[in-house]
Amino acid sequence: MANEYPQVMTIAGSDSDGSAGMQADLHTFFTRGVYGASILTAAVAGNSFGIHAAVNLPTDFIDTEFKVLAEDYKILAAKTGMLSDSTLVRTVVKNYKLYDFGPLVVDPVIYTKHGNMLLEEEAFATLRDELVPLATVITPNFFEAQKLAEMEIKNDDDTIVAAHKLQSLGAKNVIIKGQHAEGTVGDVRDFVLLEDGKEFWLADPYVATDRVNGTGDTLSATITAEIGKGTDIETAIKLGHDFVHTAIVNEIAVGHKYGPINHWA
Ligand code: PXL
Repeated sequence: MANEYPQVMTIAGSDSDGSAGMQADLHTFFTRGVYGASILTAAVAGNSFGIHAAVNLPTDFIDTEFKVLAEDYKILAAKTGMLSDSTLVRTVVKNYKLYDFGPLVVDPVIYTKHGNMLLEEEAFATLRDELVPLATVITPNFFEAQKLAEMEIKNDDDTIVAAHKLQSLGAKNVIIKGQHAEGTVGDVRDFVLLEDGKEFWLADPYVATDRVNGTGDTLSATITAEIGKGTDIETAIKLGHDFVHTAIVNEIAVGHKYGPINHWA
Protein backbone atom coordinates (compact mmCIF):
# COMPACT_ATOMS: atom_id res chain seq x y z
CA MET A 1 0.00 0.00 0.00
CA ALA A 2 2.93 2.37 0.48
CA ASN A 3 3.42 5.09 -2.10
CA GLU A 4 0.04 4.84 -3.77
CA TYR A 5 -0.78 8.52 -3.32
CA PRO A 6 0.74 10.77 -6.05
CA GLN A 7 3.97 12.27 -4.79
CA VAL A 8 5.99 15.05 -6.38
CA MET A 9 9.06 16.96 -5.31
CA THR A 10 10.47 20.46 -5.37
CA ILE A 11 14.20 21.15 -5.38
CA ALA A 12 14.26 24.76 -4.26
CA GLY A 13 15.16 27.49 -1.83
CA SER A 14 13.09 28.41 1.20
CA ASP A 15 11.60 31.91 1.29
CA SER A 16 10.91 32.74 4.93
CA ASP A 17 7.83 34.85 4.20
CA GLY A 18 6.14 31.91 2.51
CA SER A 19 5.31 33.82 -0.68
CA ALA A 20 7.72 32.19 -3.11
CA GLY A 21 10.26 29.41 -3.51
CA MET A 22 9.71 26.13 -1.72
CA GLN A 23 6.77 27.45 0.30
CA ALA A 24 4.85 28.55 -2.82
CA ASP A 25 5.62 25.15 -4.37
CA LEU A 26 4.29 23.29 -1.33
CA HIS A 27 1.16 25.48 -1.11
CA THR A 28 0.56 24.67 -4.77
CA PHE A 29 1.15 20.93 -4.38
CA PHE A 30 -1.28 20.89 -1.45
CA THR A 31 -4.07 22.69 -3.28
CA ARG A 32 -3.55 20.66 -6.47
CA GLY A 33 -3.98 17.42 -4.53
CA VAL A 34 -0.52 15.89 -4.61
CA TYR A 35 1.86 15.06 -1.79
CA GLY A 36 4.89 17.38 -1.88
CA ALA A 37 8.42 16.42 -0.85
CA SER A 38 11.06 19.14 -0.75
CA ILE A 39 14.80 19.16 -1.29
CA LEU A 40 16.18 22.35 0.23
CA THR A 41 19.02 23.96 -1.74
CA ALA A 42 19.23 27.38 -0.10
CA ALA A 43 17.32 29.64 2.25
CA VAL A 44 16.54 33.32 2.05
CA ALA A 45 15.39 35.73 4.74
CA GLY A 46 12.63 37.47 2.87
CA ASN A 47 9.52 39.54 3.46
CA SER A 48 7.22 41.43 1.14
CA PHE A 49 9.83 44.22 0.80
CA GLY A 50 12.53 41.90 -0.56
CA ILE A 51 15.33 39.51 0.31
CA HIS A 52 17.61 40.48 3.15
CA ALA A 53 20.01 37.53 3.44
CA ALA A 54 20.65 34.19 1.77
CA VAL A 55 22.61 31.00 2.50
CA ASN A 56 23.28 27.84 0.50
CA LEU A 57 22.93 24.36 1.95
CA PRO A 58 26.06 22.14 2.01
CA THR A 59 26.24 19.87 -1.05
CA ASP A 60 26.75 16.69 0.98
CA PHE A 61 23.51 17.49 2.83
CA ILE A 62 21.72 17.95 -0.51
CA ASP A 63 23.16 14.57 -1.67
CA THR A 64 21.63 12.96 1.41
CA GLU A 65 18.27 14.64 0.88
CA PHE A 66 18.11 13.08 -2.60
CA LYS A 67 19.33 9.68 -1.42
CA VAL A 68 16.88 9.22 1.44
CA LEU A 69 13.89 10.34 -0.64
CA ALA A 70 14.87 7.96 -3.44
CA GLU A 71 15.07 5.11 -0.93
CA ASP A 72 11.56 5.62 0.42
CA TYR A 73 9.21 7.72 -1.72
CA LYS A 74 7.87 7.19 -5.22
CA ILE A 75 8.26 10.63 -6.74
CA LEU A 76 6.39 10.94 -10.05
CA ALA A 77 7.54 14.42 -11.08
CA ALA A 78 10.01 17.03 -9.83
CA LYS A 79 10.74 20.71 -10.31
CA THR A 80 13.69 22.99 -9.68
CA GLY A 81 13.71 26.52 -8.27
CA MET A 82 16.51 28.59 -6.68
CA LEU A 83 19.91 26.98 -7.29
CA SER A 84 22.24 29.91 -6.37
CA ASP A 85 25.47 28.97 -8.18
CA SER A 86 27.21 26.43 -10.43
CA THR A 87 28.07 24.16 -7.52
CA LEU A 88 24.42 23.76 -6.57
CA VAL A 89 23.28 23.40 -10.20
CA ARG A 90 25.82 20.57 -10.65
CA THR A 91 24.84 18.93 -7.36
CA VAL A 92 21.21 18.85 -8.46
CA VAL A 93 22.05 17.60 -11.97
CA LYS A 94 24.26 14.83 -10.58
CA ASN A 95 21.61 13.63 -8.12
CA TYR A 96 18.67 13.92 -10.51
CA LYS A 97 20.56 11.66 -12.94
CA LEU A 98 21.35 9.12 -10.20
CA TYR A 99 17.73 8.34 -9.31
CA ASP A 100 14.27 8.15 -10.89
CA PHE A 101 12.21 11.17 -9.86
CA GLY A 102 10.09 11.33 -13.00
CA PRO A 103 9.84 14.20 -15.51
CA LEU A 104 11.60 17.44 -14.51
CA VAL A 105 10.11 20.93 -14.68
CA VAL A 106 12.89 23.52 -14.69
CA ASP A 107 12.00 26.98 -13.43
CA PRO A 108 15.25 28.77 -14.28
CA VAL A 109 15.05 31.21 -11.38
CA ILE A 110 17.46 34.14 -11.81
CA TYR A 111 15.87 37.18 -10.17
CA THR A 112 13.04 37.81 -7.73
CA LYS A 113 10.26 40.22 -8.66
CA HIS A 114 12.10 42.96 -6.71
CA GLY A 115 15.34 42.37 -8.59
CA ASN A 116 17.22 40.33 -5.97
CA MET A 117 19.57 37.86 -7.63
CA LEU A 118 18.98 34.17 -6.85
CA LEU A 119 21.44 32.72 -9.38
CA GLU A 120 25.00 34.00 -9.76
CA GLU A 121 25.92 35.17 -13.23
CA GLU A 122 28.70 32.58 -13.41
CA ALA A 123 26.02 29.86 -13.20
CA PHE A 124 23.92 30.92 -16.22
CA ALA A 125 25.99 28.80 -18.60
CA THR A 126 26.02 25.80 -16.23
CA LEU A 127 22.26 25.93 -15.92
CA ARG A 128 21.86 26.29 -19.68
CA ASP A 129 24.31 23.51 -20.61
CA GLU A 130 23.73 20.99 -17.81
CA LEU A 131 20.22 21.45 -16.39
CA VAL A 132 18.15 22.67 -19.35
CA PRO A 133 18.79 19.44 -21.35
CA LEU A 134 17.07 17.49 -18.53
CA ALA A 135 13.90 19.58 -18.68
CA THR A 136 10.62 18.02 -19.75
CA VAL A 137 9.22 21.53 -19.33
CA ILE A 138 11.11 24.81 -18.91
CA THR A 139 9.26 27.88 -17.60
CA PRO A 140 11.44 31.00 -18.02
CA ASN A 141 10.03 34.46 -17.67
CA PHE A 142 10.78 36.99 -20.36
CA PHE A 143 14.04 38.03 -18.69
CA GLU A 144 15.30 34.46 -18.06
CA ALA A 145 14.45 33.47 -21.63
CA GLN A 146 16.64 36.31 -22.92
CA LYS A 147 19.55 35.20 -20.74
CA LEU A 148 19.29 31.51 -21.62
CA ALA A 149 18.63 31.99 -25.34
CA GLU A 150 21.33 34.71 -25.40
CA MET A 151 19.20 37.16 -27.37
CA GLU A 152 17.07 40.22 -26.89
CA ILE A 153 13.30 39.69 -27.02
CA LYS A 154 11.59 42.76 -28.46
CA ASN A 155 8.43 41.29 -30.01
CA ASP A 156 6.39 38.13 -30.63
CA ASP A 157 8.71 36.86 -33.36
CA ASP A 158 11.70 37.13 -31.01
CA THR A 159 9.78 35.23 -28.33
CA ILE A 160 9.11 32.40 -30.78
CA VAL A 161 12.78 32.29 -31.86
CA ALA A 162 13.87 32.20 -28.18
CA ALA A 163 11.49 29.31 -27.45
CA HIS A 164 12.95 27.31 -30.35
CA LYS A 165 16.47 28.07 -29.08
CA LEU A 166 15.55 26.73 -25.65
CA GLN A 167 14.16 23.62 -27.29
CA SER A 168 17.37 23.17 -29.27
CA LEU A 169 19.26 23.34 -25.95
CA GLY A 170 17.35 20.20 -24.96
CA ALA A 171 14.21 21.36 -23.14
CA LYS A 172 11.32 19.33 -24.56
CA ASN A 173 8.48 21.77 -23.87
CA VAL A 174 8.85 25.51 -23.37
CA ILE A 175 6.61 28.19 -21.88
CA ILE A 176 7.95 31.75 -21.96
CA LYS A 177 6.03 33.90 -19.53
CA GLY A 178 4.86 37.23 -20.87
CA GLN A 179 6.06 40.62 -19.82
CA HIS A 180 3.73 43.55 -19.17
CA ALA A 181 5.64 46.68 -20.12
CA GLU A 182 4.95 49.54 -17.70
CA GLY A 183 2.45 52.07 -18.97
CA THR A 184 1.03 49.78 -21.68
CA VAL A 185 -2.46 48.32 -21.94
CA GLY A 186 -3.59 44.89 -23.05
CA ASP A 187 -3.13 41.26 -22.20
CA VAL A 188 -0.18 39.45 -20.68
CA ARG A 189 0.68 36.66 -23.09
CA ASP A 190 2.67 33.50 -22.47
CA PHE A 191 4.11 31.58 -25.42
CA VAL A 192 4.08 27.78 -25.45
CA LEU A 193 6.14 25.49 -27.70
CA LEU A 194 5.45 21.78 -27.26
CA GLU A 195 7.70 18.82 -27.98
CA ASP A 196 5.71 17.89 -31.11
CA GLY A 197 6.18 21.41 -32.53
CA LYS A 198 2.70 22.72 -31.66
CA GLU A 199 2.82 26.40 -30.68
CA PHE A 200 0.23 28.72 -29.10
CA TRP A 201 -0.20 31.82 -26.94
CA LEU A 202 -2.03 31.94 -23.61
CA ALA A 203 -3.43 35.41 -22.91
CA ASP A 204 -4.99 37.02 -19.85
CA PRO A 205 -5.93 40.62 -19.07
CA TYR A 206 -3.19 42.38 -17.10
CA VAL A 207 -4.01 42.71 -13.39
CA ALA A 208 -2.67 45.91 -11.81
CA THR A 209 -1.43 44.64 -8.44
CA ASP A 210 1.82 44.43 -6.48
CA ARG A 211 0.77 41.10 -4.99
CA VAL A 212 2.41 38.78 -7.49
CA ASN A 213 5.14 37.14 -5.45
CA GLY A 214 5.53 33.46 -6.23
CA THR A 215 3.77 33.41 -9.60
CA GLY A 216 6.64 31.65 -11.39
CA ASP A 217 7.03 29.09 -8.62
CA THR A 218 3.29 28.45 -8.64
CA LEU A 219 3.14 27.98 -12.42
CA SER A 220 5.97 25.46 -12.46
CA ALA A 221 4.64 23.72 -9.33
CA THR A 222 1.17 23.36 -10.85
CA ILE A 223 2.65 21.83 -13.99
CA THR A 224 4.70 19.45 -11.81
CA ALA A 225 1.66 18.48 -9.74
CA GLU A 226 -0.40 17.82 -12.85
CA ILE A 227 2.33 15.70 -14.45
CA GLY A 228 2.48 13.75 -11.17
CA LYS A 229 -1.26 13.10 -11.49
CA GLY A 230 -0.83 11.85 -15.06
CA THR A 231 -2.15 14.92 -16.88
CA ASP A 232 -0.71 15.43 -20.38
CA ILE A 233 1.85 18.24 -20.77
CA GLU A 234 -0.32 20.60 -22.84
CA THR A 235 -3.18 20.42 -20.36
CA ALA A 236 -0.77 20.71 -17.41
CA ILE A 237 0.65 23.95 -18.86
CA LYS A 238 -2.82 25.40 -19.50
CA LEU A 239 -3.99 24.47 -15.99
CA GLY A 240 -0.84 26.09 -14.56
CA HIS A 241 -1.46 29.28 -16.48
CA ASP A 242 -5.10 29.46 -15.37
CA PHE A 243 -4.30 28.66 -11.74
CA VAL A 244 -1.75 31.50 -11.53
CA HIS A 245 -4.15 33.98 -13.10
CA THR A 246 -6.93 33.06 -10.65
CA ALA A 247 -4.49 33.28 -7.73
CA ILE A 248 -3.46 36.82 -8.82
CA VAL A 249 -7.01 38.09 -9.40
CA ASN A 250 -8.26 36.94 -5.99
CA GLU A 251 -5.84 39.03 -3.89
CA ILE A 252 -5.11 38.31 -0.25
CA ALA A 253 -3.86 41.02 2.12
CA VAL A 254 -0.62 39.49 3.39
CA GLY A 255 2.47 41.66 3.93
CA HIS A 256 2.82 45.40 3.39
CA LYS A 257 4.31 45.57 -0.10
CA TYR A 258 4.87 42.85 -2.75
CA GLY A 259 2.60 40.22 -1.25
CA PRO A 260 1.94 36.59 -2.14
CA ILE A 261 -0.74 35.30 -4.49
CA ASN A 262 -3.77 33.37 -3.30
CA HIS A 263 -3.33 29.61 -3.52
CA TRP A 264 -6.84 28.96 -2.20
CA ALA A 265 -8.46 30.77 -5.11
O1 PXL B 1 9.98 33.51 -7.10
C1 PXL B 1 11.30 33.18 -7.23
C2 PXL B 1 11.90 32.70 -5.94
C3 PXL B 1 12.38 31.41 -5.88
N1 PXL B 1 12.96 30.91 -4.76
C4 PXL B 1 13.07 31.67 -3.66
C5 PXL B 1 12.59 32.98 -3.64
C6 PXL B 1 12.00 33.52 -4.80
C7 PXL B 1 11.48 34.89 -4.81
O2 PXL B 1 11.42 35.61 -3.85
O3 PXL B 1 12.70 33.70 -2.51
C8 PXL B 1 13.70 31.06 -2.44
